Amino acid sequence: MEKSRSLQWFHTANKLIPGGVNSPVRAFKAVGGQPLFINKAEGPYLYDEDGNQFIELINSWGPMILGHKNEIIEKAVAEAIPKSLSYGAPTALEVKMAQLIVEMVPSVEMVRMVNSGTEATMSAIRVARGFSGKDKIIKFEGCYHGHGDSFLIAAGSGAITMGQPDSPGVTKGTAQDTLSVPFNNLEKVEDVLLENKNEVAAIILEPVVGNMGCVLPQEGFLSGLRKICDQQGIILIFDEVMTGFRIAPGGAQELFGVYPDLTTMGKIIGGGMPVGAYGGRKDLMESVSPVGPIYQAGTLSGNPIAMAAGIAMLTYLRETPGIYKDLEKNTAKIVAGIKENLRKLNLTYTINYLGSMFSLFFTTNKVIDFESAKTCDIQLFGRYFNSMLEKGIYLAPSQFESLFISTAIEPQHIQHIVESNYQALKEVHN
Ligand code: KE4
Repeated sequence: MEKSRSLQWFHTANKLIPGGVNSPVRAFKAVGGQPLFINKAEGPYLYDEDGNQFIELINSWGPMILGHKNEIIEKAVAEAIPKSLSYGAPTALEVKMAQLIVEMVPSVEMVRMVNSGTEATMSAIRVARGFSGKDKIIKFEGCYHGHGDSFLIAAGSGAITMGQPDSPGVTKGTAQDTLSVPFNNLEKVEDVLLENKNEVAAIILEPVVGNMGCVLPQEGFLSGLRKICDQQGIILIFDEVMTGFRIAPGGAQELFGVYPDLTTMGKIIGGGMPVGAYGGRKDLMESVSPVGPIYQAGTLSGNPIAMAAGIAMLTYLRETPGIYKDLEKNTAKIVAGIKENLRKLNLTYTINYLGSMFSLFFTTNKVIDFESAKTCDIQLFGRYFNSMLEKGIYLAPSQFESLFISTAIEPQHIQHIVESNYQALKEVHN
């Protein structure tokens, strides 16, 4: 594969940007080789600076559920641009966006727009701490909630990919207020709550984890957390930055019928533009400035161009709920094809999937939490990733990331993915 232009850009980028990338996981460090510099994208395809075409299963880490260059989104942005790009003042667009979110996400009564998932989760725990007067939070090992200090403890996604689930620079004072427990383990949650009686403000989790690779909540886990939080007056936060509008129009809370007190959102909500949001119970959200004392702000929060893209995206998803069934069907076809390939090659690796999220784990263990996810053969995954890239399939460059299917994936793409998977699995096991 011709990579000379990407290599040149990477060489220059490394002098100007840490690791040549603006987000660590993009550097291909975990899989070896150099990252490809993307020039454009269309439908299910990415095109790099050397003109190579890839069927992509990253969807920009989630946002591009309708594929690239979706004409509805692009038209909305094109219509917004002539009105200037930003005002820093309230707009009708922000109200329309808030109406859509409140309508689509079952537990959200009131919402605040921010610019990223990180801002959303940072703000949500500040609300929980400010409202409750308690300092501690419980998170789950392997869950990733963005790069806010409180979350870089046993964090998943890029943090574990880089081998630093606990980042330097997070002070002891901050770290001591974050209690990490294994996902899917209600007993451990209860033990930690006993050891920290009346000190825990919130429990935050990805209701379906994407950041250890795709890991599903076991039967009773989500409802068990809801019960514990109700009994002990703890604020339950669903981080639906990834699952929101992805696995159902109303996210995991709609799919599982368990409703948090606060929800954080991002990715799809911006249609590809930088947008995050947090929302939930009215009494909690009315504690946020300027109504309440809990401060949170942002120059570009509710940016009109981003709102135009997000409104177009959410409106389409609300009006076309049938796409979720189609996405599920296509994901199931890919998973079935991979399972058949594993059978033919006498391999017994684990696949987890839900809706249009899935992960092939290079371990024969069931993957239900961080410990089991870490039994994967990372080197083998790296070889598999590069073999798939050579075959024109662009996967997430980390074992600890979920893959995503967009509506742009058609039968011929599924065939290419499954055939490439067979060849790649065969190659890396020879
Ligand atoms: P951002 O700040 O990256 O917009 O969102 C942080 C975040 C919060 N919560 C969840 C569940 C998330 O998955 C994320 C970000 N996801 C990663 C990919 N797994 C972003 C990709 C990257 O870090 O480059």
